[in-house]
Amino acid sequence: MMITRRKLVGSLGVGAGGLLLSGCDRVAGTPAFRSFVEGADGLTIDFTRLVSKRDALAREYTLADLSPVFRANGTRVPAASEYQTLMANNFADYRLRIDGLVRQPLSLSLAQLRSLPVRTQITRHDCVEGWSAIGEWQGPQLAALLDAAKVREGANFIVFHCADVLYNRPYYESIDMVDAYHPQTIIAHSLNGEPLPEKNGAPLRMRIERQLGYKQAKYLRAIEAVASFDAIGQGNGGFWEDVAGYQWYAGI
Ligand SMILES: Nc1nc2c(c(=O)[nH]1)N[C@H]1C(S)=C(S)[C@@H](COP(=O)(O)O)O[C@H]1N2
Ligand SMILES: [Mo]
Repeated sequence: MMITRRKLVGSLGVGAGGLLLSGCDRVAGTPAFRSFVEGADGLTIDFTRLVSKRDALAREYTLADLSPVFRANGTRVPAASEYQTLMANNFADYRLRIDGLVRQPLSLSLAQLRSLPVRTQITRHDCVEGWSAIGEWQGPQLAALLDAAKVREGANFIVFHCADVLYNRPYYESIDMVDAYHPQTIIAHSLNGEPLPEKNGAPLRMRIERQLGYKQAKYLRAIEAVASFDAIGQGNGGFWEDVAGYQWYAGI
């Protein structure tokens, strides 16, 4: 389902000024993308093909394909007392922050997020540990929220900060603007038609369907637009990237 910008901006109660470039223009204009392209001197790179390949949709399945159980991996319940308190009250006091390199930082309640236009997608989750599961995810597109927050020119990456801590480090992940504006990149609040279960990342988790399981950040607290992720965690762009040397780009 298409989400119109006006509808989203209206439902969030933020101004409609400062219209941004389209997703592709924005990506092509980022310094990281430009330096990548400019650094390829002499080579003929067909960037239209490069970008459109990354923009291709992950396969979508039907209700008949759903896994009977969508298993959990990693954290099953964040231990932090802040999270426990929010959960005990059914996340009524939860807020998702969208900040960093944006002109209009947002702090959204679950009710606000649930009232936004949704994308529904039945996709296969692939974990590097060797299992897959098919689930139906539902939630607003990240692109719509980034547009509402008015991401600034210098933002090259979107970072997802999570509520759980493993080996004394908060879980986090990050993606570039191609994935951030991919149509199947959503902030999921529902799995298989029900509110997102605790074990799968309640109240909100990312679905970035062109990437592997560890990029699918659960227990979202904040979404931050950054120029670089060098100063976050150990500087490798994600929890497993820092701890175990997993690839930052986990495209599938
Ligand atoms: N916050 C957070 N996000 C996370 C993890 C985690 O432990 N904490 N595990 C990752 C891994 S390795 C996988 S495979 C998926 C598992 O998602 P699931 O628990 O819904 O199956 O979440 C990813 N996102
Ligand atoms: Mo995983």
